[in-house]
Amino acid sequence: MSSSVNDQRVIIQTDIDFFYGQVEELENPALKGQPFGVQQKHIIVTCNYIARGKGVRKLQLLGDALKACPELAIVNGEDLARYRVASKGIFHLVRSLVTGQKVERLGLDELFIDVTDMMEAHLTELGWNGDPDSTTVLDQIQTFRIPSNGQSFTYNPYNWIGFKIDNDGDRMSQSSQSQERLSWRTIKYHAASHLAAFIRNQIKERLGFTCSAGIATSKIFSKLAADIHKPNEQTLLCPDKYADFLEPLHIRKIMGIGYQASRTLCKKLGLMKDENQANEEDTLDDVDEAAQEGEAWYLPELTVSYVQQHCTLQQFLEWFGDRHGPVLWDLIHGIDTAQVIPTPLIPSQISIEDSFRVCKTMADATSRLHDLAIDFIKRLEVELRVKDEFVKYPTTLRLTTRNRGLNEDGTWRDSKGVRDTRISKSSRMPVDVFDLSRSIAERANALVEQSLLPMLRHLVKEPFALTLLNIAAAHLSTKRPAISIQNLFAKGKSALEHLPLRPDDIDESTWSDLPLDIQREIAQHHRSPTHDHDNISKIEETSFTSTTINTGPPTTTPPLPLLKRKRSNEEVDYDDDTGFAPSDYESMVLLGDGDETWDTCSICGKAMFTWGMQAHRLYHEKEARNQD
Ligand code: DCP
Ligand code: MG
Ligand code: MG
Repeated sequence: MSSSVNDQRVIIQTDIDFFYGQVEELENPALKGQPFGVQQKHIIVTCNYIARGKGVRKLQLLGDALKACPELAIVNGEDLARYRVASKGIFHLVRSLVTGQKVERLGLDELFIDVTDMMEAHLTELGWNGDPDSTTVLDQIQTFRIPSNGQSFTYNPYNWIGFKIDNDGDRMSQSSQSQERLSWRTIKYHAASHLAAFIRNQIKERLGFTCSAGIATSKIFSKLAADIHKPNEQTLLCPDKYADFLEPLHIRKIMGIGYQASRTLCKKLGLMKDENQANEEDTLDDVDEAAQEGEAWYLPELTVSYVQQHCTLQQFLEWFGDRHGPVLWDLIHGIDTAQVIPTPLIPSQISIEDSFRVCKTMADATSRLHDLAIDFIKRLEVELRVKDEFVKYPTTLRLTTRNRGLNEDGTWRDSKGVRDTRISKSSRMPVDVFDLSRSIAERANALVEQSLLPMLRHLVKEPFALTLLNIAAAHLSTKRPAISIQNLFAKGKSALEHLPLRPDDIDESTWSDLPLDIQREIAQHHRSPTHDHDNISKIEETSFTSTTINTGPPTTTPPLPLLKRKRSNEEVDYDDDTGFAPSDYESMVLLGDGDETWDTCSICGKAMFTWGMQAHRLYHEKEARNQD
C-alpha cells in the first residue's frame, strides 16, 4: 500500500444520490416523500432512499421490488434524454467551479475532480514550504479562494466536513477549538473536504441535486469513500486506513474489477455454482448478466482479503495476462496510479446501444432500430446542440451488431459462455439528421429506413440471432455534412467515397477518432491479412459503406486493457441500453465485459479478443484452402 500513502494527490469523487430518481423528483415534486422506483425494461434501475428503507434495491427485478414494497410508485425511465441533460449540466457546473482542474465524467452521475494543484496553491498562500510532513499552527478561520473564478469560502483547517476515516476511526466532524500544530498534509485534506462541501452545496443550490462525495489520494479510494456514507454525505478517507478499509470489501466494489474478472476469480477459486446450487443471495448485483448466463457465485466469500490471501501475482498474470494481471493485482492491494483524465465538453464520438436476449427477424430488428434511432438523435442533440443549432457534426455513422449465429446442425447457438462477434458497417452521416425543422421521430424514421436498415441488411442475412445493436456517430466536424439520406443511397458509388477499413491492430475507438484523411493514409499502408481475405465471414465493402469485423489485434501479447480505461475518460461515450458505459459499471475499465477476454489461437499463437476468435479461425481455414 506504500504507493498510495506516498500519493500526494487530492481527488474528490462526487456521485449524485438516486440520480434518475432525483431527476424525476425535480420534474414532479409530488414524488417526494413516497417510495418510488425508476423502471427500465423489467428492472428497477434505481429508487429513492425511502424505498431503499423498505427493502427495495437498485437494479432489482420489478417483481422483487414490488414484493419488498407493494406501495412502490413506479416511474418509467426508458427515455434517457432528461438524465443526460441533467448530467451534462452538473458536469458543466463543476467544471466552472474548479476551472483549470481536471474533471472526468464516469457514467452519468459521477465525477472525478483532481484538485491537487488548487490545494497546493492554497497551501502555498497559507505559508506552506512544500513539505507535507512539516507542521504549523493556523488561525481557525481561513479563506479559500478559487483564483480562476473569483469565488471563495471560509473554513476552519482544524475541522473537516462530513466523515473522516483515519486511525481514530470513522467519525463526523465536530466543532473544534484546537490550536495544536497540524501537519500540512492534514490541512490539505481538511481543506479539500471543505472544497468538496462547497462543490456539493453549489450543485444543490444551483441545480437541485444532492450528492455524496469521497476525498482521497486516488480515484479508486475517492470512489470507495463516496460510497460509504450516502445519501447527501461526504467522507474523507485517509491513506493510513486504506488497507483496513479495503480488505472486507466485496471484490466487485473495486472499480476495474467487473463481471468478467470476478467471474474468472470465482471459477479459479472454486466458488462458482450452477443454476441449481445458487440461491438468491448468491447472485451478483448484475441481474441481467447473471440471469443470462444462468450462473451465480458465493457473494460473501469474494472479498478483497480473500482474494489477497488465496491468489498470487503469478496466478493473476496467468488468468488476466501480463498487462491486466499486474494492474488488477495492484488494485486489490490499493494501488491506483490512474490519472484523472479531463472529459472534453464536446464528445469525440457518441454511441448508443441496446442489448437483448435475441432478435431473430428483420421486423423485430427494424422496430428496435427505430427506438434506438430516436434515442440516438436525442442524444446527438443533448451533446452537440446549443440552442437552435448544432455546434459539431459527426460525419460518420456506424452500425454495429452482435450475432449469435447458428450451429452446424442449424440450431441456434447457446448463449451460455459464447462470446459473440461484433461486426460493424460505417457510412457517411446523412445531413437530414441535423435538420431541426423536422421532428425527431421523422428524422429517426428516415435514418432507419434509408441508412440503418440498408446497413443492417449488408451486415446480416436471415436467419440470424442478434443480441445487440449499436448506433455510433464519429468524426466530428464543424462543417455540416452535405449529403442527405436520399442522395446518400440514391446516387450510390458516384456520390460517395469508400470509407477506409480499420487495420486490426488499431483499436476501434482510436480509429474512429482519427480524421478521415489520416484513416485513409493508414489504411493504404496497412492492408492487414483480415482485410485481404474478403470472404471471411462478414467483411464487405460496398459503394457506400465499409464493414469491420473485430477479430482482435493480431499481436503476440494480449490487447492492452488499459486502453479501455478511456471508456471512463471518454467523452460521454455511454455505451449500453442504460446510457452507461458498461465499463463504468461492469468491467470494461480494465478487464472488459465478455467482449474483452482474450484467447490464444492454437494455429498461429496470436492473442486476440475471444469474440474475434471465430472469425480468426475462419481466416485460417480459408488460408489452408488457398494453400491446398
Ligand atoms: N444506472 C443504470 N444501470 C446501471 C447502473 C446505473 O441505469 N447498471 C442508472 C440509474 C441510476 C444512475 O444510473 O440512477 C446512477 O447510478 P448509481 O449507481 O450512482 O445509482 P443512483 O445514483 O441511482 O443511487 P445512489 O444514491 O446509490 O448513487
Ligand atoms: Mg448515484
Ligand atoms: Mg453513480
